[in-house]
Amino acid sequence: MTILDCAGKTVDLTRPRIMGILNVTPDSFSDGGDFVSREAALERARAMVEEGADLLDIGGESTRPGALAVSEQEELDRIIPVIQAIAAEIPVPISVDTNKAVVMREAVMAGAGLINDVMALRDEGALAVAKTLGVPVCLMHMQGQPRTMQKNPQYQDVVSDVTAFLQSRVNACLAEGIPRERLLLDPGFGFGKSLQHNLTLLRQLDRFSELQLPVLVGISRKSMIGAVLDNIPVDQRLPGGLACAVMAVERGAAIVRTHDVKATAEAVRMAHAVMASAEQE
Ligand code: 8Y7
Repeated sequence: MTILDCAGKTVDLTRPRIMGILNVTPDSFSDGGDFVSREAALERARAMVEEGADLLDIGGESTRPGALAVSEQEELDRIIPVIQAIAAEIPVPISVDTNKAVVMREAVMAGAGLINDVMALRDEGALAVAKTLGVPVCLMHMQGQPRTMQKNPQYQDVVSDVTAFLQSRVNACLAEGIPRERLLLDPGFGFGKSLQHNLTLLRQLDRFSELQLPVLVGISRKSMIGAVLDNIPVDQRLPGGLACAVMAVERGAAIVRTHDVKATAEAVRMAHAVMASAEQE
């Protein structure tokens, strides 16, 4: 039985859980700093919990392909007031989506209980800070850097290569003194992967169970859905995303990261009910 302790707020991973995405970037609904955007973020957080979110992932830097990096101060200004406001009121754990050590520290001080790092703690000082903060960490695989990662991604065997990378980051965490119980893994859909790489990773997601750590997946609204479904726009990718969420859960995913909490929570609950019915026989 796996229970994640996110700075006092817990998540029971004996059934699959939903992580709701709350972007606090100027290209989303607000920029986080002022009262109006803080209230808007709080509203959105309340709605996502009402819809079935078990965790909330708050990020202030876009990691979309081609996105530009933002400064540390800018990222802090966007997310810290939002994390403080949400942590004070909302009972579910808050995950901070960042790769910067300083932002990790300030976010956890402000009430975040999990670090979601698309760089898997490779940035300067990140391993040491994560160890000191004592909260769980999601280690995600990315090939290359956000600005250029979709140019020409190459793998020998995408699942084996991603597994080897994640294993090496787990080893780095263990060497730093971060206990295994605090780690989650993510193959990083769309991060330096072709459509074929993404489809293979999802089809063979059960192979990550060899690492014996909870697996988180984020496929919600991603371009792999658009690419399969005749380039439908982002706002029409929910059915494709639900298909992927269900397939991920069937292959052992512990947490599904999504923009569309209500529909995803229902699809995942249904899939889990079918899976769990085996235990009645
Ligand atoms: C993922 C993620 C993004 C993901 C984890 C988007 C921050 C792009 N994708 N974190 N972040 N896994 N752990 O479309 O797949 O949401 S940003």
